[in-house]
Amino acid sequence: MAKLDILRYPDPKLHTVAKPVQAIDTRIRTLVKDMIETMYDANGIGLAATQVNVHERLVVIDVSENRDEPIVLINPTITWMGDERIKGEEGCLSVPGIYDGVERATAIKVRAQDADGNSRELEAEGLLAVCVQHELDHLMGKVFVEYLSPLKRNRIKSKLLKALRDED
Ligand code: GNR
Ligand code: NI
Repeated sequence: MAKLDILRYPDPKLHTVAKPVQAIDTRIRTLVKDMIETMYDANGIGLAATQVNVHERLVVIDVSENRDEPIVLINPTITWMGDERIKGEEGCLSVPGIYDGVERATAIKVRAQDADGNSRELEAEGLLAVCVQHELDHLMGKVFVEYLSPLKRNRIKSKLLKALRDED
């Protein structure tokens, strides 16, 4: 097992649009394992392949209390979105230390393959629904700070660039 490096905003690679996973082979199954390990190690509730610089439609999620119910979504698509919206505080492993409000649908349905290649539809609400939308945004090259005002986004950009400079 291997822990993967997570890209950090404003790395332009975070804006790459992911392509479909073509075959769920050994490479993809190893990637799934490594992404789950990386997500747990970073105490995140989700991780998109984009964040580990792999630009294929694959995300892992675990919103369970005991961190023992990983969900693998390969080639996910939202098939239904309810009309209700809720604004909640979001964070992102690629935007460390920054939290701000984002409006999301409260309930969605997602069709995706699992690590065995079986296609299924997942009904999500609450934190799971928020997390799925956040992860699918990553696959489209979108980071949550892009929902904030340009002023806030530029402040976040400067802060994170300075933090990077201060590291080395
Ligand atoms: O760990 C995470 N927490 C979180 C909290 C509120 C809304 C979304 C998230 S996802 C984030 C992990 C991450 O960056 N996934 O891409
Ligand atoms: Ni994120």
